[in-house]
Amino acid sequence: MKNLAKRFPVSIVPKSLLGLAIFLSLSWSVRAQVQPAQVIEVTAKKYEYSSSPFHVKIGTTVQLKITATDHDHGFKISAVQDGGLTNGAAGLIFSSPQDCWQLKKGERTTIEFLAQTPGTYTFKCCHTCGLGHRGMKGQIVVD
Ligand SMILES: [Cu+2]
Repeated sequence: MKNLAKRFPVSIVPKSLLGLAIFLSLSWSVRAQVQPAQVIEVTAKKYEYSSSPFHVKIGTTVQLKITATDHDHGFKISAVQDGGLTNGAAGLIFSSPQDCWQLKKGERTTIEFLAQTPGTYTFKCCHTCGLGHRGMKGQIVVD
């Protein structure tokens, strides 16, 4: 027993326990952050976005992967829900906010956001694409 105590001095134990606790809490928070995003594949063509409206659950990180198939299109959305104050708190938190995402024909564009506040968020095409351009819209619904 004496030899064992020499080999594993008691003073080390609390430190390593503290280290373990730090390690566990770190790996816990990292895991919380890397919770996989919900991926929604969308195609954009004259003059609609496929499978709109999209329903997502509050608190979900969403990746919209949009491909324009027939022509260049765009994607413009307000971070504030429909009917909300334009200067109100953002309900969708974008990883890299843009006024208008350009959707190049044949390229897949990823738009990532956190769905923070329930509501309906209307988006529209912001790249003039033809006669029906103004009517090219869709909705994201955060439940
Ligand atoms: Cu358009």
